[in-house]
Amino acid sequence: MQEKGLSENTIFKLLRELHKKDFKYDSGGILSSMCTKPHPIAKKAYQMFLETNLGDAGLFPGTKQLEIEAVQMLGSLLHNPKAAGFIVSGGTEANLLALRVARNMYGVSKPEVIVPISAHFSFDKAADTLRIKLVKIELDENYCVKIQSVKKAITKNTIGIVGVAGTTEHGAIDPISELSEIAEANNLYFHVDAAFGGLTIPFLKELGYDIPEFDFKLKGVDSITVDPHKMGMAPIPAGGILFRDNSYLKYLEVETPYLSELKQATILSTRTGAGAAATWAMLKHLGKEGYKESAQRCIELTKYLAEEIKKLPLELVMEPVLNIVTFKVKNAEKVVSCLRKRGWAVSLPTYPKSIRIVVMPHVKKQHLKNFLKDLKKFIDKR
Ligand code: 0PR
Repeated sequence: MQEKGLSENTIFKLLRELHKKDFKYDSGGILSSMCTKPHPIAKKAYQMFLETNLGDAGLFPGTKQLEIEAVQMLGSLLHNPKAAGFIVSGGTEANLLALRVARNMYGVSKPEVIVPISAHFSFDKAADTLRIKLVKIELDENYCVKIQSVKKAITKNTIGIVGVAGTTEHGAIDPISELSEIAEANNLYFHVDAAFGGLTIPFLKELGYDIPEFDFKLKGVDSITVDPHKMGMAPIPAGGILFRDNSYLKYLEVETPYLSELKQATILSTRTGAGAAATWAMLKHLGKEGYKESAQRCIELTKYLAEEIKKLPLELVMEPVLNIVTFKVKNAEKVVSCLRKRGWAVSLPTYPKSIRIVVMPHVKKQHLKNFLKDLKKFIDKR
């Protein structure tokens, strides 16, 4: 650190230089991310609550109320106005909290949780942290977990099951209602990771898309991850963890005797209230109508992209269910690196080897047209 501080001008000149190196959502080049350009109103709300700390909520009762209301709104959307939970740092913390409840609720000495192999790597982190064994189940031809294999995997050490509503690599939706029944029949904890799908599926259903139930409507569902900083258009960090009711929270709480509130349930202690404020602002401002519009735009562009990719001709890994397109390409690594040099960031799923595009709200049709032109060049040259 230097002795004498730099001027504001110099600081921002230096900041701009490095900021220039980053990909920008507006360029349309970010086709690999589940995050998007935050909505201007979310940004404004975020800024307004920058100095708040939900880790000492007694000092910020207004912000705490925003968090409670944001959780209630998400809960109502997912058919449970009584849901209790938090706006946390992201899907990783949300999934960790869900498994922490399951482990503490069951008190089994060698706990096992059944997850599809498509589950996000945050479950590996959670399992390692909590000393839970993950039992990973293979997928069917639609990239959904194999129900029969889930049943067979249950042992006396099993405490819970995880289903994914919108898998990271394919946007597939596991058969949540079957998993819910299995969990109920075997008295197991059931967590649904809808980090990506939770703010899209309800709106696609309202628009008439035929997607089975995936939320608290199903009696076996104990908790749901739903991330405002993905399809919710809130800035990072804004993850969501919802439990069926507040009786679950006692499995998380530790005492914080000298703070303004005497118990804490989240992993982070000092934690921003800005994510909760931005989430609240988005849910209130966009309303169902706004989110429906955004979901429809994304899914229509996804279908356009999928059809154009088939015309190239390239083979889709699966017909898109949510706003993710995955397709097979020979020499995928080489194609991805050529695309990157042209300003396109796409990801490389391994199961099966393919290229993945996430069509988030910042992606426009013209971006996709330009992308397809470049893609065609590179697959011709391969
Ligand atoms: N659950 C699911 C289904 C996810 O897809 C993700 C992240 C998580 C949980 C974890 O959420 P957090 O990352 O908020 O903790 N899925 C994206 C992924 O790994 C996250 C992401 C976002 C990656 C933006 C890249 C990126 O540029 O692909």
